[in-house]
Parts: sequence; C-alpha cells; structure tokens
Amino acid sequence: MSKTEKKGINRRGFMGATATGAALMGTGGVRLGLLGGAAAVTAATTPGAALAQTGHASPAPGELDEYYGFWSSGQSGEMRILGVPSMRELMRVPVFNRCSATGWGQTNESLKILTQDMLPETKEYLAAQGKVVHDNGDLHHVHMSFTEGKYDGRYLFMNDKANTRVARVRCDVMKPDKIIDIPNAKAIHGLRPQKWPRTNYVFANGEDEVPMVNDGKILDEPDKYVNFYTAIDADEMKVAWQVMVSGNLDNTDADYDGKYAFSTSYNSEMGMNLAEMMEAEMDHVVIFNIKEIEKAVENGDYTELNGVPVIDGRKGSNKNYTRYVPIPNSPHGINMAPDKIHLCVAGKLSPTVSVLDVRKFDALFEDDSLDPRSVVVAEPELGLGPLHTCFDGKGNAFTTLFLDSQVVMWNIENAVRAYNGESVDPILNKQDVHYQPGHNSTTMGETLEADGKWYLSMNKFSKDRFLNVGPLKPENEQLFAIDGSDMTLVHDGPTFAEPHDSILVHRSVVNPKSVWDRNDPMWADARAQAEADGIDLDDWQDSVIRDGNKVRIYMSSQAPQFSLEQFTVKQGDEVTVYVTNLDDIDDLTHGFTLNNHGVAMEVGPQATASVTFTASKPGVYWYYCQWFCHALHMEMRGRMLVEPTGA
Ligand code: K7E
Ligand code: CUA
Repeated sequence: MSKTEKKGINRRGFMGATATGAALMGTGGVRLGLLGGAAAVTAATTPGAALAQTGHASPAPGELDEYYGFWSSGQSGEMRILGVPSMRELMRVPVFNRCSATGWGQTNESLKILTQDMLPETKEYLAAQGKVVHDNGDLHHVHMSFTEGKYDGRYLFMNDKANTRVARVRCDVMKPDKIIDIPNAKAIHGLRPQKWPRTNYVFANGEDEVPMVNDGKILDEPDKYVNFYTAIDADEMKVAWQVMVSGNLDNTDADYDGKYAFSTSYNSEMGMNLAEMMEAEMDHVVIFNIKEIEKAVENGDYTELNGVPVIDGRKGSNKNYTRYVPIPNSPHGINMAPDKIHLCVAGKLSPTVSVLDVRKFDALFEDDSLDPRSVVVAEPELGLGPLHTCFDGKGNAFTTLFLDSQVVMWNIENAVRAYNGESVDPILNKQDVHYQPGHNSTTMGETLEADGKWYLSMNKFSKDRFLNVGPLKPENEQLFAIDGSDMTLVHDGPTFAEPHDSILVHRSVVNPKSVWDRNDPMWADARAQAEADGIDLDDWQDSVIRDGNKVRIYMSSQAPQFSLEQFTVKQGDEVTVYVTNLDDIDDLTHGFTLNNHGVAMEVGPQATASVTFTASKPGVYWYYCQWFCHALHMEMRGRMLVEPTGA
C-alpha cells in the first residue's frame, strides 16, 4: 500500500462504514432535536420534548452531540472531553498527569512543554528526587478563551492546585502548548479568563497563604503570611502582575466590561487551623480594579518578587487596587451572570447567595467612605451548603446545595425585589441530586450566549447508587433538560475522580483538526535536529545517526509498517527515537512502544514524536505499534539490538 493511494481518504469511508453524521441528517423525528443543528431543531424536537418521547438523551450511534463538554478531572490531572447531551466520554487529554497511552510526560515534545516554563526552584526540587517533571496534578477548572464575552474556540485554560501551575490547551489539536509555574503564590485554585474585550489575562487564585519570605524560618507569625492573586498574559503565558491579598482566595471570575475581576475569599481571620478559620461570621469578596492595577505597574507602585511586579492589595492598603466586600460565610463559588450585571456569590457555610451589582463597583472605588456592602442587591436564602451557580440566560440561576443534595433554580430579579422588601419568593424549583453536588454548568452559561438548554450537576458522592467496586466509589453526574418549564433528568451516571468542573460549549465554536499540520510547532525541535542531521522528516526515511554516545534513530510509520525494521546501538548509548507518521487519513494513529524499557508514545496522523532513553541492557528488544491501526497491526514491529560494551 503506498502512501499516495491513501491520501485524503476518510478512514470511515476507507473501512466501509456508512454511518456518518451527515448521512443521518434528515432521518427526521426526535433524534434531530438532539442532534441539534439549528435547522434541525423544531418546536416539537426540543431536548425536553425529545426526552419525553425517547426516555433518554443519547443520540443514536453515528449521530453527533450538539455540545462539547470540557471537563476537569481533579486529582487525575487530565482534561476530558464529553459529548452533551449524550454524556459520552470522547477523549482524555493529559495535561498535568503522566499518560501511559500517549506518552505525555515522556516524549521530548511533551517534556519541553512541561519543563520550559518551570521555576528554577521546581527544577531543583525535582532533580533532588531524580525526576524532571511532576507526575501528578489537581486540575479543578477548565475555561475557554473569550472574545467580547463569547467563547472564541482558540484555547482552554486550566489550573493545577497540587503543583501551582496553569496550562493552556490548543483547541485546534486538543493538546497543551504551555504549562507554567506560578511564582510566589501557592496552590492555584480558582481560574477564569478575562471575558471583555477579550482574554488578555487569565486570572488565577492562590489558595494557600505562606510567609512572604518562605525560607523555613517562619511558622507561627500569621501577620507575615500573604496570599497572591495572579494575572497571566494569556497570549504570552507569562505572569503579568500579582496582587497581595488578605485571606485565602477560593474562586474567581471577571465582568463583561473588562473593568473588574473578583474572588471569593475564606479565612479572613488568616487562621491556621479549622477553629481559627471558622471564627468570623463574615468573610469577603475581593474586587480587583484592573485599570488601576495596570497603572500601578506602569508607575512602578509595586515590589518585584521573583521577577513579577507585586502590588499590595491587602485589606487596609491602597483602596484604588482592591476593595473587600463582607460576605457570609466562607463564600465559595463566584459566578458572573450573562445579564452583565449580577455577580452571584455562594455562601457555603451560609445558606445564602449574595448578589452583587457590578455597576455599583465604580462608586465603591471612587468613594472611600461608602459601605462596601452597598453593592449587595440581593441575598436570597436558598438552602444548605450553596457552592456554585450557573445561568440559563433568561434571568434564572441554578445553585448547587452541597448539604441538601439539591439544585435550586431561582430568579435573580425576584431575589432583588425580595431584598427590597417585596413579598416575592425567588425560588422556582428544587431538585434532588445524588449526592452532594459541587460544580454545575449550563450550556454556554458562562458567556453572553447562555442558551438555557441543559443543566449539569457534578456530584461528589454516588454512595450506594451503583454496583460496589470496593471502598473507592465513583462519583456521579446528572444532566437535566431545562428548556421546558421544568427540569427533566436525562442522564445519571458514574464517573472517575474527580469531574470537578465543566463548561458546555456549542459545537459551532470548536473546530479541531483531524490530521496534524506537518509544520506544527509541537515538534519544531525534532525538525531542527533532523535538518542538522540531513534528514527529510516529511519523506519515508530510516536513518541511524551516531553522535558520540548519542544515537538518533529516524523512522516513519505507514500502516502497517515502520520504515526501520531493526537498528543497532551500543550499551550505554543515549538513544532518541523519532517517529513520523506519514499516514494522513483521519483516525489513523500509530504508536511506538519499546518492550521492557517503559517507553511508549502516540504518533498521530502526520505527526512527529520522539522519546529519549539510555540503552543500558544488552540484547534484542522488540518495538511495536500500540495503536490498533490496521489488520496487520500486530505485525507492525521491529527490533532494537543493544550490543554489549566492548563489542
Ligand atoms: Cu471549583 Cu471544589 Cu476547586 Cu467548588 S472548587 S466544588
Ligand atoms: Cu500502527 Cu498499530
């Protein structure tokens, strides 16, 4: 089979399958509503109506979902992609974790991304452990880049609470291209991109306070502890500035005017243990005045700390930069409504959600004497343990109630009226969820295009809901149709640790490639090295280049063959294997796994990937393609001979 014969053939066609999404368009009826192309949706085929007729939300095999769901995975450290409403898991994208299947954290290409923006202190620590990268991460929040308050499909940003990092994933290939260490701050938790005018910044909360000079000499002097709010230049993926704050930052969001960002903060007491942290009835929301902070950076009103301009925004300091709004009690989620006005702050230990009117923030910064609580325009009592809020774009909000194991749907305007003394009940609906919901999300709900079609509840416990799999239980997710007058459950199913948060993005916004561009920057280093070695990476090639005790092996792959069926190195050689996948049919990924060497990597169509190891064991070792690619996939293999030293 020559490569030219295969060029441009879609693998589905190639394999003789007929079920493409396009072929099924026009088969009519209920499924089209779920398929959801705008033209296909009629009044009778809205999601709720479809559900009533089918009893489930899954599009038929071959039919495509209307929404991409981008999921965090908490302590698994990866990002996941699901189809919504089917809730089919489509892909796992390794980010902060080490991935056995794809070689993320092992290939030279991924190691470069994981290490090039590492702080020297991280490198030193890892070197002391005999490592070059962290193998774990704690990925809580995934958010897409915005242009004018709408998702723009360029990037996804996410945090690592475990190792204080922020990553950016390219939406064209769904792989990370930047992973940066955040200096000064400890434990990046809340993360949001700037919404307006575009995502110039990604805002990131430092959750854990540490002594300003953290050299191991200070423990019990709370007044020396500080916390940092970080603004990252989203284009450069470099820290632009930080603000020192009082209290532990939790979650963050930004307005639709480009003026303010804001964070919930618990532990205004700056306590170091549970009793101390819970002492005060009121904690606060910190409002950051972006323009004033930028001015401070320009005018030099900052201290430089580890190369970053740090502005003092602690309570009682310069009030141009930050204001502290008292909020009951240990507030957690903070969510900007698509009405551009209302900011909803979930009380966690208080049964309330505090609603702040962002139009009142200007006055707060202009007039020092104003009571910061004057920006609060509603504080409905919704139930126990409110954690996060999302929106339907029609004036309603949905708040998770962790302790009550419920979601409460409520009307923002009615909450404002009730706060002003009118006798209206803002609560519209309460639904039990199973169990203990944390985050929630609605389709397009954190953008100006909130469409109020689906509501997702991400529940921390499944308890006895599924077959017992041992002491570690799955968590549970429930999807509701919310386009009707009621909330209708359409999906209820388990999920592995821990689908912390998600965004649900209309598929028209996301447009990934099926085949890599041969000139992708991901393997620029490999290309440069090949050029220096006189190798044409774009052609069927097989070369062994010796350079002292470094050996570079170049090979291509085309189903079902590696261009190199064997190569020889010497014991002690540092070997780098470069594999270029010349197949350009979509879905035709190859792999390279070297037996008993702990080496494995994915090589996508038209991609180049490389891995480096030391050939320390003499003998014959088979390498094989671990991605099922062809009827002769098992035969896609070759041998490495390691000659003993002295041979
Ligand atoms: Cu998004 Cu737990 Cu990290 Cu709320 S935080 S649940
Ligand atoms: Cu190539 Cu399997």
